[in-house]
Amino acid sequence: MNLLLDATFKAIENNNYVAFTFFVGTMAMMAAAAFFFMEVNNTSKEWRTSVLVSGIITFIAAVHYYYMRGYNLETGASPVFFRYVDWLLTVPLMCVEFYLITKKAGAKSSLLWQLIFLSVVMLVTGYFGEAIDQAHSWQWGLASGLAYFAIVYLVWMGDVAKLAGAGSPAVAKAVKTLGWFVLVGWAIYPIGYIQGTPGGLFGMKMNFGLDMDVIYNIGDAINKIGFGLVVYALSRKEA
Ligand SMILES: *C/C=C(C)/C=C/C=C(C)/C=C/C1=C(C)CCCC1(C)C
Repeated sequence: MNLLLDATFKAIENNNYVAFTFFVGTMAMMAAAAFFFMEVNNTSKEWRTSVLVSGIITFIAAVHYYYMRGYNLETGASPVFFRYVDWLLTVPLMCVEFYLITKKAGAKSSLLWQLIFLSVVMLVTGYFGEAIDQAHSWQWGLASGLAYFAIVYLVWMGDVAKLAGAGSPAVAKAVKTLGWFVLVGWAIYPIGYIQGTPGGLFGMKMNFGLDMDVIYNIGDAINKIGFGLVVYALSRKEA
């Protein structure tokens, strides 16, 4: 029996937090995607697309987590490439969520493209620092951080904030909450980057005692599922 099991899969060791959080992440993303998809039909027409996008974000993450979980378990390595493929698909979709919500207060598609452009710059520069040019990881991290701050600015003080203020109280409140996700929830990622790259960030090289992938996995659970639930809650209030 043991031989059979050994031949078909590797078990997760008790102290392997990286593999464990990949496993739990896979389950959580799958459950969240199923939930959002099933709720689409119970949602009022004007919010259906927003809840659907929450489902698509968590579904894409579930597929990547399934893959990353196996990759990490088999090789013991960090699945950097698929991590960034996942982010490159899901972060722009989170920008779409902002746009769909503020659209009700008059947002134009140029705002959406601004957000998407900044998020792509943030992720591509991060990938260079993590995977392609580690010797200059802190400079790449700085470029990535600047794009990140530009997104924070747009959401807190720029067009997203202005439009949300012009919308209904529920929209204004939801955009505020999503703004906190971007400011605090997304700030988890640079911590993982500092942990996982030789140069850290801004010359900071710290050891948080947590593996980079554990930090990223916690960040993804908070940001993808939590963010989706905020949108879901809004769709109920405004129904
Ligand atoms: C679902 C995935 C999300 C919300 C991923 C977000 C990722 C970031 C906000 C990453 C940001 C980074 C920096 C601000 C600097 C260092 C490099 C990154 C890419 C880790």
